[in-house]
Amino acid sequence: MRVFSGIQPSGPLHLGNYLGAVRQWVDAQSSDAFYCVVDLHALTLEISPDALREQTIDLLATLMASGLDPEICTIFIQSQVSYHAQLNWLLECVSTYGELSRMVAFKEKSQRQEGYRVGLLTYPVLMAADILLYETEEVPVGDDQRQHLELTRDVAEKFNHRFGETFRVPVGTQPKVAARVMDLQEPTRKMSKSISSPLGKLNMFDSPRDIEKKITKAVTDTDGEVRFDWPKKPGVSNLLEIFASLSGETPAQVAARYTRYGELKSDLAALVIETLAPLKRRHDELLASPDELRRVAARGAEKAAAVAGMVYQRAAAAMGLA
Ligand code: AQP
Repeated sequence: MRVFSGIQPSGPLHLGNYLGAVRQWVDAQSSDAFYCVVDLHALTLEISPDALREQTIDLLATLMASGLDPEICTIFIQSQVSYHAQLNWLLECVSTYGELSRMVAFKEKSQRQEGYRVGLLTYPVLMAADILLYETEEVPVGDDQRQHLELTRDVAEKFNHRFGETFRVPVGTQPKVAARVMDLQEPTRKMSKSISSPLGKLNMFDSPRDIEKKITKAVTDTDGEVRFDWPKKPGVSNLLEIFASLSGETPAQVAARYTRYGELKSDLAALVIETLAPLKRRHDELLASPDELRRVAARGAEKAAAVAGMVYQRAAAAMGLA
């Protein structure tokens, strides 16, 4: 099964990125899986060149510390495979302004950026290029990416219809629990690297003290009953989903064991700390050898380019490029 997914080096990963995406990637890794640090996407945000360089290598270390093994799957950095930017242009020429301006992520993020960049509107097309270049069958992503994935499918189908069968049309996969981890302070909004407040997001490598503090201060409600009920109790349901995703239970099973929010929160904090501590240690070890990380990325880019080049040439030829 050909699998592709990507993640932006737009800051430290949070628990939503880990549970919604990265853990699925680890489960799906094989010689047919391609995972990409999408640094071109991070350019849509305000980010300094030094921060982008540093965060890109840090993210590579985070992915490997989470269990991705470059001996098993292909891990690479998007900007090191130029076909992504090239196919992006071809696909921009089959996509419409109307379909891009309907994207919820664009509507949300453009409200927060004064004089937002054109890239913020068009990055879902780049995402389509990322996916289609690898003849992808499955894209493991969090629930927030459903709309972008639909766009990818639409673009692929439109292209195939107009220029002949060129792209495989992929499907998205989401985990059964924690496909959308919510902000701890605003549990009706997803946890996000760029939008959540420091207390609202649990970073994978926060200190145990910060993890405890953030979970203790997580917004719940005043009725005091531990029950899994998203519409009425989003704060508690979010904590239950995170718990269940880490313990392998269902949220209702976790809820049945607790009568008080305080106990649920302190056990959840202990479970998060215990799960992430070994990953943090491995991350720090890997980061101590940045040259080795760069070698992994270079090898990955070579493997990725071999597949992407073929698909790009096919698309370019189909459109009539010489
Ligand atoms: N809250 C979430 N719950 C579950 N999955 C999530 N993902 C993101 N937030 C959650 C999944 O993480 C993967 C990588 O996402 P990304 O970094 O490329 O960009 P994003 O989806 O826009 O994530 P963020 O954290 O909100 O980053 P910023 O703020 O930088 O845009 C995707 O598979 C996503 O579904």
